[in-house]
Amino acid sequence: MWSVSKVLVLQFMLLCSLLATEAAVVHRHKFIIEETPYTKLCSSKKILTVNGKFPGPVLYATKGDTVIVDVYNKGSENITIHWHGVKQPRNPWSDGPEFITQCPIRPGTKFSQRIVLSDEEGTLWWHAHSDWSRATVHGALLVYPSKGSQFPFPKPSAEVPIILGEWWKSDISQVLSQFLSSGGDPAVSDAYMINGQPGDRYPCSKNDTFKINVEYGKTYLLRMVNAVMNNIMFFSIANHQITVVGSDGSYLKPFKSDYIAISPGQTIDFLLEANQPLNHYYMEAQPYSSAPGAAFNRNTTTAVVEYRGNYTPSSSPLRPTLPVFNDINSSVTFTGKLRSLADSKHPVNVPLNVTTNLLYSVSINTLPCPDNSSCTSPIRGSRFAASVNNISFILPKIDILQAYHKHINGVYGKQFPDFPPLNFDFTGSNLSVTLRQHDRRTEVKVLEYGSVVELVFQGTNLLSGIDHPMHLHGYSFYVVGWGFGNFNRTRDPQTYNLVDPPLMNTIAVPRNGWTAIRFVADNPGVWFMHCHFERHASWGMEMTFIVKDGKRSSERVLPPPPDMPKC
Ligand SMILES: *[C@@H]1O[C@H](CO)[C@@H](O)[C@H](O)[C@H]1NC(C)=O
Ligand SMILES: *[C@@H]1O[C@H](CO)[C@@H](O)[C@H](O)[C@H]1NC(C)=O
Ligand SMILES: *[C@@H]1O[C@H](CO)[C@@H](O)[C@H](O)[C@H]1NC(C)=O
Ligand SMILES: *[C@@H]1O[C@H](CO)[C@@H](O)[C@H](O)[C@H]1NC(C)=O
Ligand SMILES: *[C@@H]1O[C@H](CO)[C@@H](O)[C@H](O)[C@H]1NC(C)=O
Ligand SMILES: *[C@@H]1O[C@H](CO)[C@@H](O)[C@H](O)[C@H]1NC(C)=O
Ligand SMILES: *[C@@H]1O[C@H](CO)[C@@H](O)[C@H](O)[C@H]1NC(C)=O
Ligand SMILES: *[C@@H]1O[C@H](CO)[C@@H](O)[C@H](O)[C@H]1NC(C)=O
Ligand SMILES: *[C@@H]1O[C@H](CO)[C@@H](O)[C@H](O)[C@H]1NC(C)=O
Ligand SMILES: [Cu+2]
Repeated sequence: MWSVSKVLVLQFMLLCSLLATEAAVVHRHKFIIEETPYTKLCSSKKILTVNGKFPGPVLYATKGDTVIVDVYNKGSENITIHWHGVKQPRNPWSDGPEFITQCPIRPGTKFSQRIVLSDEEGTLWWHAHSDWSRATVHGALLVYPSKGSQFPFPKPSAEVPIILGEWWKSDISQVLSQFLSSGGDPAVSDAYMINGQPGDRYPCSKNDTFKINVEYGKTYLLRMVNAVMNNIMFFSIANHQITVVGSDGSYLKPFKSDYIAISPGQTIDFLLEANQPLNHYYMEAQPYSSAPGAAFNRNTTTAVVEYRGNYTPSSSPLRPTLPVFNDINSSVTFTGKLRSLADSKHPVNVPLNVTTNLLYSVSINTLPCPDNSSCTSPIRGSRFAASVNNISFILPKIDILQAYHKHINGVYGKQFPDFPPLNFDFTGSNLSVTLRQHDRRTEVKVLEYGSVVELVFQGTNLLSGIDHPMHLHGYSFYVVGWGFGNFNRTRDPQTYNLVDPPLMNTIAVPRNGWTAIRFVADNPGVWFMHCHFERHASWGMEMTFIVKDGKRSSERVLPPPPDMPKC
């Protein structure tokens, strides 16, 4: 069990290490990637872990620190590690996505990654960024306010990371290869998890159920990461309203809510006030899925909030009521409430003078099966694919960053379109099957240094509309607007929030709707952008930005580290 007291001990250790290295602000850690036996749901297998832990170790840092992680691959597969939400100014070399910014770390080799924090403050995370190994290779990265500053909310009595995960009884590499050869959806998973535990409603899981012990009258900071592979999640705690205070390494205007909706890739920080009668209460998470007919695990994972004291608890913990799995309104209502804190200590800087307008359609497509035998997808003779502006992204064999840096031709093209090549009623019903045809290429969008970008994601109803949690590397962006239907450039910008929009690195584009984001392209490098549903990313819902160097030396990509993995 990962108790509050253990978290406190970790925090105490953190404080000691901070005091010891106060001048340096460089922390160094070792990540040993290895296969570790793990028993869950009455069955055992070996999973890839970092330092033998699942979820992996929590990294602690202070705003603006640099963290060096020596990643040793002692497993038998290629791997890379991504520091999700860390902007890595001028340092794309350590960002991690395989064949975008680096070649894989091969078995038996090591890569020292330099994680450069800047203005991030709150909860971020790290995860594998090659094939589907992030299912078990992930953990939290907590960034504390600088010395002399505090949280912009009352100091919590304790902090508890809450990592939502997804579990298959079979090997994740097998799940992936079956998924890729079938052309259909991945095998339905066997459980969702809270901090590595499915909870006491699953067989062989009761004793290990994650539990937080709380004291009446105290307030706790829960730092939630959604590390689930393929679903947005709803989460709620019985009888307790929570107060949302942060997301994606940035503070929010606090608001109370009965539930949370969180996309894979996002983090939500919230306060739990222990203000209910002494008892034990379930916290539960279950999926939100907007696509009709999609096959997915509908199970509920549970953990327990238990009050300390002398009392007779109810025979079983009280249960919360969660929104039903297809409740689009509850999902968009929660996300629509996110607003930047925007106070004098945490000012916003929303770009107003847009220089580069982009509209990217995000679609599910189909592709003919290579032969009749290997495709078992629900659509006869076709396999699923996915695209951004009608291009399904093909990962190259050498990473794009290296090709860009060394001027290697033939690795990628620079023709990624600014707008969908064909204008159609993106969210209309009964769209023609021929619209599912798409290109399959490796194209990047080149941005001038300092461009002020507005990017509107347009969901489409090709095959089926569904939410897409879009994640951008190297940046946080302001989410200035969203809506249902087709984006209308005359009408919709009038509804933008340019005052206190949330600063995110992952945002769910609502089913058959659109989402507008803004950022200033002031971080030169090669930066991946993709849907954070693994199945959509594997189908090609990805693209890459190259942000050119600026004129000054402080505006250029740093030189590569000497130990970059080689292809
Ligand atoms: C998980 O979902 C499956 C299928 O919906 C159901 O049969 C099973 O009972 C559920 N298990 C738990 C522990 O909720
Ligand atoms: C769970 O805990 C109980 C009580 O300590 C013990 O009797 C039981 O054997 C444990 N079950 C497992 C599967 O470890
Ligand atoms: C949408 O959800 C919000 C929050 O749960 C609720 O207040 C509102 O009434 C709902 N609207 C509709 C149309 O169901
Ligand atoms: C935006 O552009 C206008 C006209 O070019 C200029 O007057 C204004 O100062 C700019 N605003 C910002 C915030 O850069
Ligand atoms: C696929 O199946 C169809 C009809 O069953 C058949 O006509 C066609 O020859 C098959 N194609 C291949 C490549 O096996
Ligand atoms: C779409 O197709 C279905 C079934 O073919 C039909 O019932 C429905 O009216 C169509 N909707 C529109 C908007 O054309
Ligand atoms: C997508 O690209 C294909 C191949 O170039 C083209 O035939 C098709 O019209 C395009 N479709 C859309 C919706 O842009
Ligand atoms: C976009 O909105 C404007 C203003 O509301 C409206 O006049 C126009 O018809 C809309 N365009 C489309 C394609 O719906
Ligand atoms: C591991 O990465 C190397 C370098 O890119 C590549 O040559 C090799 O095929 C990869 N191995 C596997 C099993 O994918
Ligand atoms: Cu998606």
